[in-house]
Amino acid sequence: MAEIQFHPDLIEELHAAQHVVVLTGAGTSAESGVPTFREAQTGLWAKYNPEELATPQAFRRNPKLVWDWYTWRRELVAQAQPNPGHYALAELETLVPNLTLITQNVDSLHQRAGSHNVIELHGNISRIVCSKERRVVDTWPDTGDVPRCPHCNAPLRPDVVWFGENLPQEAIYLAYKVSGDCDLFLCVGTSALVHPAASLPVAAIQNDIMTVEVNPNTTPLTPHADFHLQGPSGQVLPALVEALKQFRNRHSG
Ligand code: BV8
Repeated sequence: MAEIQFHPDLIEELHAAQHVVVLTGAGTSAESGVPTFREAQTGLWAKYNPEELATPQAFRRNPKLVWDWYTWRRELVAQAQPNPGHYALAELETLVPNLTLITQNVDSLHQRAGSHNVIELHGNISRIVCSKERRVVDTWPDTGDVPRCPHCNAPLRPDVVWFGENLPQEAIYLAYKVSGDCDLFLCVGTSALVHPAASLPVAAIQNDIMTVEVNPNTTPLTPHADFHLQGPSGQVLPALVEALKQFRNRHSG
């Protein structure tokens, strides 16, 4: 990709920002080999639509199918590595006074890249809980069927938020709070279609906060963002961090 040019207003705003908020979606993990929800599922799962599998109804109707889908994704995520976009966000956290990273992703790649202040809006695929008590269960016998809770015998499930389920109250409350009260809002790798996450950039825009979208494609957010950095986050984010460091070198002393 040719040298990415950033508008001086963006770099100056990033330099001066006391609190940067970043919202990430599945596109941020695409270059780590984790398929996004918009891409057709690969292989075994080609005939299923994630929005039909990631629901309580699907789990009630066919718990083994849903459990096996998550086992496949959990193994894929465990083998994935953070990409330069994840590392750039972890570095940006060290370059600004305060950075809150809100993610829709359930793959822990931000934390594995070194980001600390992460809000997981939709849970985490590697955490398994009892479907009744929601207590975390660390180990379960591999019976070939859906494992059951050792305490109440209910089926186990991934600790993620399914469509039609409420988000963790604390997480969404904090996410709204910081999105409407920050100095710069970066929206990275999300189709901006899933709510309530998709309303977070709207909170920033409604509060006249500079909003920047990083996405190779356009989304419903694009016309409303101050800047659309069109490209893969694994290339755009490292270039943005580099541009900030060069700006500071030129203006230091
Ligand atoms: C809720 C965890 C209150 C699970 C996920 C009818 C009945 C019930 C609810 C609804 C309804 N109609 C609407 C709703 C609300 C619903 C919703 O928004 N539906 C959508 C489909 C319209 N939301 C909910 O249900 C939420 N809960 O509202 O509770 C309630 C309760 C009861 C009844 C009503 C309301 C819960 C939503 C959370 C669902 N769980 N994940 C799991 O992972 O299995 S969502 C899941 O899909 C992801 O977490 C993510 O949020 C979403 C996918 O979105 P993206 O991350 O944006 O990814 P996507 O693939 O879409 O796009 C990728 C983007 O990356 C693209 O733009 C692409 O261009 C870009 N890209 C590609 N490569 C790159 C890149 N960008 C940068 N670099 C690259 N290299």
